[in-house]
Amino acid sequence: MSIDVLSVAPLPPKLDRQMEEAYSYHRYEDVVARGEFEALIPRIRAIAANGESTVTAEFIAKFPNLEILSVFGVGYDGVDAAAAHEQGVIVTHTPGVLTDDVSDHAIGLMLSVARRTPVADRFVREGKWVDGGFPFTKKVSGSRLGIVGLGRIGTAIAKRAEAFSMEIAYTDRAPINGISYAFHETPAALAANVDFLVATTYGGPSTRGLISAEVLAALGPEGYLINVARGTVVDEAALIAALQNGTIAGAGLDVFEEEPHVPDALKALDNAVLTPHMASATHETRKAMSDLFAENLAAHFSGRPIPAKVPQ
Ligand code: 8YV
Repeated sequence: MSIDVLSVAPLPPKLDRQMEEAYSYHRYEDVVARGEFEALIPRIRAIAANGESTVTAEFIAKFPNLEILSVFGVGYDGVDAAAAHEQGVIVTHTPGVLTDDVSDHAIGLMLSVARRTPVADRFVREGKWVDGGFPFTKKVSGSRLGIVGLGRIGTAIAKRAEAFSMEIAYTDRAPINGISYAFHETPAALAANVDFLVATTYGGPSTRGLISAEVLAALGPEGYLINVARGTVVDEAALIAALQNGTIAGAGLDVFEEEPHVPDALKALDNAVLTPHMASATHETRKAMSDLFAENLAAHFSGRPIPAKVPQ
């Protein structure tokens, strides 16, 4: 008997086809549009979601035979994992395989915003070079880096930053054993002591607005913010004001509060480098994420140990 899986998020096309071959695979929007959703509910044994999906406790509770909720992404802040666990539903995700890409992208954003690469590119294309050189920018090597959330990705960014001879500091819930980087109790205290502040913490209610107006003021007019975590971690309205007023020097952002919608005020700013939540979107990493996602499900349904379960 084939296993019914409901997908509530777009997955890479190749993974989508793989899912169709392995399971009775239903896309939420399609079944709702065809009026088949209610009848399908008792058959669903797995839900496929991604890092941007919202899967509430109420939604999970609809499925009496749900066994597993598999997230394509490391961050599962949009999924009520506690409610899933309470209902005996396993939650899985894709940690580890995207660490390199996300940390590479954070370093790329840092270099881009400090050296003003997109603005310099336009400067050349628009023929402005013939009228004079490009204004000086900010040196990255040897400057101070602050990491908000020293997990897998934060640690990988720090490792890369060491090669740039950066002075590294961090904040987290508590100092981490065996880490020699300077620890600061709060994001504001960290921000006050660095040139680049990088957010790599998890999303969700507990980190909403963590990078507040106060933190941005502490970062100061020579400071830069990089966000590869979740848009919700930063108070976006405060960030726009800080970029407009020169409260901070610039920002490199891969994530936004209301993706894929980015405020026009942010788009209008030259001191912001904006990318479309693409930090993990390389061919290599999306393949590795797809494999891990597929194996999380396959392992569960064939009784093998599940490689990447979200802890209870
Ligand atoms: C993905 C992510 O963009 O892993 C995460 O938490 O946010 C990203 O890697 C996303 O999950 C894929 O849609």
